[in-house]
Amino acid sequence: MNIILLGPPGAGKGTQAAKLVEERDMIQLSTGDMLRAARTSGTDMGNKVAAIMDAGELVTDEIVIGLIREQLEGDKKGGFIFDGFPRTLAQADALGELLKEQGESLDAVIEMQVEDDVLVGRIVGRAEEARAAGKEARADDNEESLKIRLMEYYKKTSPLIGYYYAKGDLQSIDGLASIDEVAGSIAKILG
Ligand code: B4P
Repeated sequence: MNIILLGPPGAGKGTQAAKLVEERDMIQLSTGDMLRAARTSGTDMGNKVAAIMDAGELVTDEIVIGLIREQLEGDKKGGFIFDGFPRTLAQADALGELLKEQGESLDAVIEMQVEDDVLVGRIVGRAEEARAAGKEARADDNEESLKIRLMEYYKKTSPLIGYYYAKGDLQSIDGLASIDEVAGSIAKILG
C-alpha cells in the first residue's frame, strides 16, 4: 500500500507517518527529514537547501524528486508513506511516473485539514518545547518562516487537492482532532 499524507505545515503529517511505520511496517519517506539530513552534510547542495528551508520556501523540484527516486529503488516493506511529498504539481507528476516505473500505484491521498491559527500554535509550541528541553528548535519553526511556509502551501501545494480529487484518490480528514483520533480516521481509510 502506498499513500500520500497531504496538508499544511504542522498538520501532523510526520506525527501520523511515524505511527504508521510502527503499526503497519510501512516506510516513511519524509522529504523534510531527508532535506534536514542533507543540510548537515556540509556539501554545496546542503548549504543551498539550508538557506531555502530556513526562509520557509520550497526546495527545488529537481533536488526533492532526486531524493525520492533514490528511496523508491530500495526495500518496499508494507509500502511507502509519502510525508510532505509531493508539494508541487511537478512533483506529483514525477511521483506518478516513478511509481509506474516501479510497477507500483497509489492507494490513497489523505488530506489533513487544519486551520491556520491552530498550525501556528502547534509550530510555535514545538519550538518552545524544544528550547525548554535544552535543545535547538528547528530553524523554520518561528512565526516569520511559518507565514512563508503557509503562503507556499496555499500557492504551490493546495492545487494538489484538486489534482488528486480529479483522479479519485483524495480522502479528506479532520486534522484538528487529537493525535489518536486522527490516527483512527487514517486507519478507517486504510482498512
Ligand atoms: P516538513 O518537514 O515536511 O514539515 P512540516 O510540513 O512543517 O510538518 P508536519 O505536517 O510533518 O507536522 P508535524 O507532524 O511535524 O517540511 C519542512 C520544510 O522542508 C519545508 O518548509 C520545505 O522547505 C522543505 N520541504 C519538505 N518537503 C519538500 C518538498 N516536497 N518540496 C520542496 N520542499 C520541501 O507536526 C507539527 C507539530 O504539531 C508537532 O509538534 C506535533 O506534535 C503537533 N501535532 C501533530 N498532530 C497533532 C494533533 N492532532 N493535535 C495536536 N498537536 C499535533
